[in-house]
Amino acid sequence: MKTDLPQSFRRLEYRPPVYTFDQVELDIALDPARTIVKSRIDVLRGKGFVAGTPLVLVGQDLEFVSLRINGDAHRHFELTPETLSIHSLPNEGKDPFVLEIISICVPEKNTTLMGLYVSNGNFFTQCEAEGFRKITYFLDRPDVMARYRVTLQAREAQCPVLLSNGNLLKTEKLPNGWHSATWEDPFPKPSYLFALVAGKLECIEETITTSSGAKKLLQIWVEPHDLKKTRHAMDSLIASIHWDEKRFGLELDLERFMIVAVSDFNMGAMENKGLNVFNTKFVLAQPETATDADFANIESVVAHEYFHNWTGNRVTCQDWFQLSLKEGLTVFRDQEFSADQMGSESGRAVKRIEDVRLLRQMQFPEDAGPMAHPIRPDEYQEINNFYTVTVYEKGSEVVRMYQTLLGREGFRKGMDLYFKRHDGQAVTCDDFLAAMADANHRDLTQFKNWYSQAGTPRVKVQEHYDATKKQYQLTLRQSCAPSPGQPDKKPFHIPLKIRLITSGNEQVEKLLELTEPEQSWTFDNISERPVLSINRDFSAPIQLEFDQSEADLLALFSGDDDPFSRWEAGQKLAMQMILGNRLPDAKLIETYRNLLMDPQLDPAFKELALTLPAETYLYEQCKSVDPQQIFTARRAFRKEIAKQLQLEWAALYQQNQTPGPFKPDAFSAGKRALKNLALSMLLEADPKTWAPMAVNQYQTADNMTDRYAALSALVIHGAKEANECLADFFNRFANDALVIDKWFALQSSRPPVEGLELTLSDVKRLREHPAFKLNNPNRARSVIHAFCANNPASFHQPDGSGYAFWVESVLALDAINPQVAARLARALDRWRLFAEPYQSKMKAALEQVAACQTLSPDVREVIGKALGN
Ligand code: B3K
Ligand code: ZN
Repeated sequence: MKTDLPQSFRRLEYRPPVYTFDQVELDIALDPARTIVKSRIDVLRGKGFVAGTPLVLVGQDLEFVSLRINGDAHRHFELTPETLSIHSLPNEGKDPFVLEIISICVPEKNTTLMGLYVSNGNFFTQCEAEGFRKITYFLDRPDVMARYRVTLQAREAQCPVLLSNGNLLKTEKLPNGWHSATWEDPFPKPSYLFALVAGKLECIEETITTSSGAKKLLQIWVEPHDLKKTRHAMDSLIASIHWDEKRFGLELDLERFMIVAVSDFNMGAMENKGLNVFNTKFVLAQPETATDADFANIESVVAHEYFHNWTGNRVTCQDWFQLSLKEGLTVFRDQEFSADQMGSESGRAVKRIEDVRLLRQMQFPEDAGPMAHPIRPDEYQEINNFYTVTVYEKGSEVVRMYQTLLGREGFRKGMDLYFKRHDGQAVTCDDFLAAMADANHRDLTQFKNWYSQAGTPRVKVQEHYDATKKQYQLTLRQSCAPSPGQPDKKPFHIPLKIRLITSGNEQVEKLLELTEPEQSWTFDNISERPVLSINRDFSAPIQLEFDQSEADLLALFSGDDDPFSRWEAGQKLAMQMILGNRLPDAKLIETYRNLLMDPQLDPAFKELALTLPAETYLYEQCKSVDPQQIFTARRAFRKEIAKQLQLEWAALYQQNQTPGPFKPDAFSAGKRALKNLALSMLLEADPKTWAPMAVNQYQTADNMTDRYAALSALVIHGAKEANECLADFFNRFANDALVIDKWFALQSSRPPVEGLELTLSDVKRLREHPAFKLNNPNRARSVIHAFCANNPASFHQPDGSGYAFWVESVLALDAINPQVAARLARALDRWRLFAEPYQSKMKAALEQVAACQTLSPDVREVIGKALGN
């Protein structure tokens, strides 16, 4: 029998904890080479208690020192590399008892960035999902919620600042230059929300008054030289706090709320109770160094982590299968917040389009590939692989559908009931659904299929208009392709917003609820054949199969009053033409022209309407992908738009300047986006003529959005001036890591231009650049992921050289940081969709990685699933 089969965890095997923890006291003496952790825990019986069961704690990469129970040394235990099992408990565990454990960890050797680690000489932790076990032996599962009191000790010269969750109780001077700080978090929490930060940091702070009249201290901690870049994050935090009070009646519950920025971080940020830890990328911003997109991302990530304080922390997950309970809901909340911050209806629509674009570019491929899983997965090998666009973005769409079905007020009632029932508990997605259903007296049984079934549902549209009866009939059929472990799917409950557009007065606008495999609706008194606008505002995360005529699509693209559907019609037209290897015809060009010149339309909307569907989205529409062919067809299509509308682009470039001091608001950002699209289009049409204008913008820009856009237009279109500007950019920003990441990413994701292909030796040169660091996730991603995941036309070479680079990089990264490696490993997920010779070469590359004996469970799961094992 094979014994090295990867271990799978299954949702249905959940058992409540046998033991649980009440009060946890941690004493942590911080030393990069040898951190001593003493824990003192009050242990109680759990819901699953059975007398005589040993207490099994988990621990990873820990040196065990000692164990005491009720003050006495205890010898009845067993240690394995991952567990500490304790037997012979007092009265076999029936009475509460005090457990004391001492163990040691080595933060400076920890390159995984999970647990306790060192970055630029400072200490940080990351515990979600299972990092706390790298700090001390524990019941490291989200349904064990305890109150923590934490004392941190360190050399004062090395670590003047000592932070942990909750409120600061006291600080003390200790002998030999050491000092300590004691923190107490009044709210019970699972171990994944624990955090500590220690080092040479400084903060900006503000005091605000919340809705109940309480005063709260807000702090943003960074390395001293970054203090000047924290204002935007602080403003975003304050706005988030007020928004959550207003929209959901949720108030900040702690006296103090802290955000800390760290440059070595596996993901975006982490919602530890009262002490959020952030990737610097999502905190630091100044107009000179951050783009409009960076400003918007910071606002949304700050909001997201803050919103977790209620959706995630006060009410948490019973087990990790329920991850979307907190993540889908919190993404929905941050999307709504950002939409509200846009300041106008058209701004909201722009945000919605951006969110849908991300979902379709990233989540649809996931849902159709080997890693497809329901938003509440049933099985995983490594939970870190399930922080996915499905759990997050599709999860958010599922939450949005409740709001669509129940209305805003109904949704709010459901949220209120959810908190009333579950505050302080670790619960499930079913509990959330039950709160929504009960608060609204609705039967949402069928809605559960969104939680249990993977795959993007397809809805086929058939319409029939009877001119004599003045009757319109709409028939919808739903289906969902099989996904791993799910050959047959039950019908989903799909809310579809529709409108029948005619030149007459009838206003048929409806929310259809598609619940059967096939359903028809009849509409009477429709004076003429209507144009159907369907899935308005993207009311459901589905794929439509609708042979709508190009004339109807053009009509929608010219004037649908729902901005999402209007945008969508344009995308569909472009997609069909690109996939059919066609150039935009005169009618489409005319529609583009009218849209661009329409003074009523938001510049941000225009920019989105003229941005073509991404290559990865186009792949999903094909039976067999030839990446070079798709790239060429898409690029030719773009060039044609650029050339045909050259005069308009030149005019838009002038009209959308934003003179005066830089403002990051949505309207100004939209103008910059359109102006910079115009610049890029001008270079697409004729790089020689327009490059000098880009160079001028590059040199005179007072903000990163404009400087970077000009640089990228030069680089992407192969202008001869590009190299000089690239060199200048590097020198100007050599000391700013986040900007240097942009410098790397731009070069690594540059699509091929005729006669100027991005070769593998170019990418390797970037990887050998003195400023490249494989162990810094942001930097690694800026070169390696940027090339393998964001530069399809250069990555997918018929000779397979891109895949060889991928193999090398996955293996090199896996030895350092399995989470970052596993993300990269996903780049070949869709290999079965590709034509030859790509497909065979991708498969061979996957097999090469699979053959490595020392793979992390993270990478092993991704590769195993890709190969169908
Ligand atoms: N909850 C964290 C993600 C943790 C990822 C662990 N591998 C950030 C967030 O979604 O807010
Ligand atoms: Zn989150």
